[in-house]
Amino acid sequence: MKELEMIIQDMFHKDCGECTNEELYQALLTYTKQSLVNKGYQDGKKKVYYISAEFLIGKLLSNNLINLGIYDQVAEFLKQNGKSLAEIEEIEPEPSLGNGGLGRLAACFLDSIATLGLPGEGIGLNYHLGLFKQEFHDHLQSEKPNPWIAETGWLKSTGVSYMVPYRGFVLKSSLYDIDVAGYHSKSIKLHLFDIDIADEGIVGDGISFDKKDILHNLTLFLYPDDSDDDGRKLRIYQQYFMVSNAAQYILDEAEKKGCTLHDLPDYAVVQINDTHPSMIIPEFIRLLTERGIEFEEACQIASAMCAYTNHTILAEALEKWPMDYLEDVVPHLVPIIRRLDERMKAKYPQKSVAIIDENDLVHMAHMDIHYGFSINGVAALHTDILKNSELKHFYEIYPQKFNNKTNGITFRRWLMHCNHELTEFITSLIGDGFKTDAFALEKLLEYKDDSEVLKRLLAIKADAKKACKEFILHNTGVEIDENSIYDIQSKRLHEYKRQQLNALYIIRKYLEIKNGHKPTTPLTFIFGAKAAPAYVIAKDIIHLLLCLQELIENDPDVSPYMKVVMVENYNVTAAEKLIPACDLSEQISLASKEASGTGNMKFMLNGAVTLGTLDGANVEIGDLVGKDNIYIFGESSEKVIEHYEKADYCSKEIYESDEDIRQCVDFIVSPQLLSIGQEENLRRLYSELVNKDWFMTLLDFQDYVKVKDLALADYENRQEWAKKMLVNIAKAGYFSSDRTIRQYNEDIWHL
Ligand code: 26Q
Repeated sequence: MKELEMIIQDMFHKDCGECTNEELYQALLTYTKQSLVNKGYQDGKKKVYYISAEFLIGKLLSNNLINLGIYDQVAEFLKQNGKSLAEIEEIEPEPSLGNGGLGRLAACFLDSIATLGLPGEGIGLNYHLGLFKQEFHDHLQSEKPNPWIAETGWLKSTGVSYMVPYRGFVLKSSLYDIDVAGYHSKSIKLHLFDIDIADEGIVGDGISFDKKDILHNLTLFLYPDDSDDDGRKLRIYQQYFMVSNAAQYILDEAEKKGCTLHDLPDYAVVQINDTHPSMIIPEFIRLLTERGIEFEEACQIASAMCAYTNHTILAEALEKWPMDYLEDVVPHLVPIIRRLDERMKAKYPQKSVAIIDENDLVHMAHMDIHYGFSINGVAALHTDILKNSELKHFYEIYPQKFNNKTNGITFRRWLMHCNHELTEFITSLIGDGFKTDAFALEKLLEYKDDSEVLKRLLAIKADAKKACKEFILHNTGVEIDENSIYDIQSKRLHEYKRQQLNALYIIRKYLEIKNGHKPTTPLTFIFGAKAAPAYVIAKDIIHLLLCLQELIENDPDVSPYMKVVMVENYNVTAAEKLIPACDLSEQISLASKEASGTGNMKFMLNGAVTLGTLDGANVEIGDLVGKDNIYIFGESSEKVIEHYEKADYCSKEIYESDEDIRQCVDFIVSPQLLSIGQEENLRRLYSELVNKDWFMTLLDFQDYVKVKDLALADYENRQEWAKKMLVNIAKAGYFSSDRTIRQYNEDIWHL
């Protein structure tokens, strides 16, 4: 650690032991950034550019130290000087450059691209305030800005800059890079484009700001509220800024390597992460034709470079931009998009595959499918649904373009970094081959009947639960029982993910305990979730959960046996604390709606058992671990899709015919809850469930209760439970993002 010592001396003229944590953080930052550069960068003739509006990278210090292979030495060095790396880590602000799954997936993919030694780079935007910081006041979510850019940090100014044209003005960009370390391999770069004149000073109350002031707001926030026209237009300004910079950068880089533009696909492949970067297709065509390439050839070149990943089938998330908006923001793309549309309409006149529909809306996904060479879903079931229902008409035209790439997670962050104790234990049993070959975790199966190993697994879980208890106490002020069962649902708040189903179970349990039926082992229901600022019902669900938390906390009949706690500002850092501590992982989306899920994989890897529907990657988890090691409930995706097609689901019928359900739903507007919460919010949620229930909560309620009660009963046999934990860990290898990225490379990128 000579080099680190020298840096400390250089920066602060004192020894490690005399420095503050803040100073040591600064020194470690300098040291780590230098080590990343020293590793050198992955290069090659052909590169993949992973373009994404979100990169939810989380804190980077520890992860970088792990990937650089110096974590243990650094931790030991600090310890010898009376310092703690864990405490120093706390100082780092978390860059929250993503909403959830899609953004975190992009971050895991960069880790794997670097680790596998593939030439690749991420391209996105440098949001100054990222996703909002969530606060709870009066049992309601409020949003605050979440600044993360400090004078010194991971961002490196590059001097690279482009001009991006809009209607009536041109914006100059500046490129910043963040180095991403591969595990025991070279680094790659995450490129984040910004404007020089972004102005945090224009942010008013909460996260409000003038949405029309593009010159100063363009890169301020991730996904500004798009509940109004100005918000939606700002999204187009952002997206175009991202893709125009990306396209110019890619062309520049290829030309520097000797590319003639005719052979561009030999130099670059672009993975379009959902439709947010889709305008890169017409932008490539614009730039290529500007540089003298014929329109037809430009189309072919763009098509041979671009591949599209679909992450959702929720109608409201499939981007369709009014042509008027595009005319207002990027008029120079409009004739290109119209021409792309006409070309396809001439070949395929059916309405269902039109790029521009009869309302003059541009279907971004349709443009990607017609003009990209690959389209993939993110879990086997999801890809099947795309092929057989959602994008059926496209699949009939282009069967060869469709492929599946089941998501994955990086084990460097989601095991080695967040669960040192488990990592060490696994290493002591099977060696450390699993760190680069995740399938090696299967060797753990040998220990399935080894009671010492099972005991140790339980002890490690118990330690993680203690640590999590401290975190929760600090975060919420609520003291939970470390000997209770930790039942965790942490993910974005969305009706399709059905946090409300879990809430109804909690109400049922509360009433049961009130009636004298106490659980054998106490229960702790832990939630972490942010709701989009304009998503009213999602905020009402948070309100309900916070009201239940308070009701139970203050009820001495019930609180010794169960608690509800909602973690404030759930983010990557909080996830790293919750996931290792989980006993029962709630993955309870309405079947067909969760494209994959990746939290499900993280929990499994850390020895939680899944309680879930047959949705997204839960299906593959179930196939791998076998039915004894997972708890599945609920209606199948086929049946759910049929209900939607026939429009025959009626929650009111269930509500009226099932007394048990009625009692739980009515409790939402009971005097007990109304005395804690807001009548408006609770009534609205109640009415939504009874009269609409678009995501069929009531349909699956009884089965959920039955299967969840079974899981909780099974937990009482700790030895058998520990076996389930072990099988889940052992079978998690398939969900390493290294496997996913290998498949992207073999089937799509061909690097
Ligand atoms: C679209 C239009 C207007 C405003 C916002 C959006 C928008 C923003 C974010 C649409 C979608 C997103 C994010 C989607 C997302 O995170 N999807 C998740 O992707 C994960 C990685 O593939 C999957 O595991 C999850 O199942 C999926 O929900």
